[in-house]
Amino acid sequence: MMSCFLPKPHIPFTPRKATITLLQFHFKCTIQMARSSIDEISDSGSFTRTPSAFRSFISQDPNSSFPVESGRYHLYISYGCPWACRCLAYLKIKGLDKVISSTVVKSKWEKTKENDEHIGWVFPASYTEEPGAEPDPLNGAKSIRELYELASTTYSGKYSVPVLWDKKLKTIVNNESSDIIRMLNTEFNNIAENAALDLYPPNLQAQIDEANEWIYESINNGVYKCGFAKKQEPYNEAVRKLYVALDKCEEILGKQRYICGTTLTEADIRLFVTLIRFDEVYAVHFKCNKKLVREYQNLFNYTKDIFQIPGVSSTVNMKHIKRHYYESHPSMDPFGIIPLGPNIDYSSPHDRGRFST
Ligand SMILES: N[C@@H](CCC(=O)N[C@@H](CS)C(=O)NCC(=O)O)C(=O)O
Repeated sequence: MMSCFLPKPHIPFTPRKATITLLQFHFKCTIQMARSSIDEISDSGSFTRTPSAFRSFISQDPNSSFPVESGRYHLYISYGCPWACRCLAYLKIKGLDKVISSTVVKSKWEKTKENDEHIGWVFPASYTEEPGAEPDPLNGAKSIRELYELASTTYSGKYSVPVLWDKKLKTIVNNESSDIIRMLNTEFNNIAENAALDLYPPNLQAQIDEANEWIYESINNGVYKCGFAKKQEPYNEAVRKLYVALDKCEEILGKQRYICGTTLTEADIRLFVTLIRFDEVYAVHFKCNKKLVREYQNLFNYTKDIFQIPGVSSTVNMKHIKRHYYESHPSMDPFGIIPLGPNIDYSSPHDRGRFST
């Protein structure tokens, strides 16, 4: 169903008019893109995620289109979304939340316009409408869709979070979490409170890239492939791959504290956002129920370990997470009933201290 693929990441984009050729290429490609992840199903019935379209980079180079500046950039996120929460976790653990502001959308997808049927991320009308969610303080937008429309008049892809927004140029810098976390890791180090923390250190980069690849394919995106499959075969295959990968993580984490060795890296944050949602949501909503994370000794303790890193627990809002998944996909869950369990306490003691760090 996707008619073309976008260029590989890391091609630095500059805003609107400046790089019109690349952007035109992008928007031509996005014309036939799906509008929502539940529509991203191929003819074989398997889920195929659409690539993100805004791929510019913030840089320490003062002459770049998006130079590092305190207070200039804003992160729009949903607590429900694992990709957005990767970025939020970076804001917290790198100590960037005073220099990059953020806004949380409502947990449940709603209609974004009167005159069409699209449902997606919306902002509450007030700070009290849904605890944790906030009105858009920058543009007064009613939906994330409106931000995409402000950034580009021709965009027709998914209106996804995270959105890294430039307040100065009033445009989207980047909407791909894997790019955003790389920027947050390195580019803001002259103003980050925890600049010394390097989650993508040169000596581990090859190992992190390798881990990211199979973890993304089989776990992060794998759970969506299980949940959004529209035929039995693609579901079976996604589940098979998911559990091969979870078993592999379990084995690795039986020997060392983190996925790439003795130190916390990007690979752990990327894995964590899926694990923390697994038993509460994916096991039920996405039918990933062959084995629960809490039945894996190492994976479960590891999930608690990451959750207990200062700052991380504030990025996990289980009410939003559950409301989002169970209420936003009416074709999968028409009544929007939220399961009451299992209410796992991730702040309880774990055994990961047994490994050297
Ligand atoms: N590859 C993107 C994926 C982002 C994404 O798919 N976000 C979902 C929420 S979990 C979204 O906003 N979907 C909107 C929609 O499907 O309409 C990233 O990692 O940033």
